[in-house]
Amino acid sequence: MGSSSSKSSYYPPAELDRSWRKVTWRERNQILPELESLTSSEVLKILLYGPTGAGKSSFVNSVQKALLGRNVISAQEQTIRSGKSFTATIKTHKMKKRGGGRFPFVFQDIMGLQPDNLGGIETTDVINILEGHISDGYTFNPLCSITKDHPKYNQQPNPDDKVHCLVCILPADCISRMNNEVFDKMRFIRKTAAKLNIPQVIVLTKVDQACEVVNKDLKKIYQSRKMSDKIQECSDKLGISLNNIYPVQNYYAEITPDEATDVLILMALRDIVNFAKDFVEDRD
Ligand SMILES: Nc1nc2c(ncn2[C@@H]2O[C@H](COP(=O)(O)OP(=O)(O)O)[C@@H](O)[C@H]2O)c(=O)[nH]1
Ligand SMILES: [Mg+2]
Repeated sequence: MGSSSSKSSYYPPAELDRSWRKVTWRERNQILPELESLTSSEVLKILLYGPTGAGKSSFVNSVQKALLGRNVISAQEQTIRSGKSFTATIKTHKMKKRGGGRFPFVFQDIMGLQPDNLGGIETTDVINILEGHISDGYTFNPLCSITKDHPKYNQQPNPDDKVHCLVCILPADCISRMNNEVFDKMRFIRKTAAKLNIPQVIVLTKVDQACEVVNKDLKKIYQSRKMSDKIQECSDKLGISLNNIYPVQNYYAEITPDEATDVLILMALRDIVNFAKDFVEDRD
């Protein structure tokens, strides 16, 4: 009982006293109409990149589910067991509105980054997409990047062929263990995008697998010490400021809409879309 040895090991509490980001969990009904009334002079192009299995394809599906408030048929998600990325081509995903019609933004989902010996998309190809050189339907070759004479190579991209917001998708549960080669590739992509003035954010997925507190209650995400540390780690490793990092849980198994899941996804989406819109407006 109360031995002195137990006093010497101090573990900081897993839950912080206060949330470090303000979230109104009932905000779904405010963000959705905001997004539905959004207009843009051109379709806003959002590119998702990151390691294979990070949850890129799941994020596209989760966004569509949150926007429609119902389940949708999943496109291109990989199963954990298969271990291989299904997404080998570049595909543009349009987002449907509840009352019909489409949102003025699209997601480009691509093959994941891997260490060189495991294949994955070539860094040069991600840069080519940023600059609008690769057309939809191109199948990536992990051994070499697209050649200028390929039918899917767009020699003279228009401004609307280019990317307007770059989103790095990272799995919260394994960022600390992630391969350095993959981080180097991501840093190179990030620096190139910065030179092109493209806004950049990080979406941190799989928060349910990264922290016990969050796994039990997603609404405690901004009170979780572990999540706060992980977000700081992402920021340090990729040089993206804390207020451009969004933790989310994807709809990976749940088919019924969930308030907290939706709000985190829609909060990230609102900023991503507004950053893309700012980029287009500032460019013109
Ligand atoms: N637990 C959990 N699993 C997820 C989450 N997001 C994605 N997954 C699972 O992770 C695996 C890889 O996801 P996928 O979207 O295919 O990754 P991609 O290679 O980046 O496109 C799939 O089995 C997903 O169901 C999440 O937020 N939580
Ligand atoms: Mg995928």
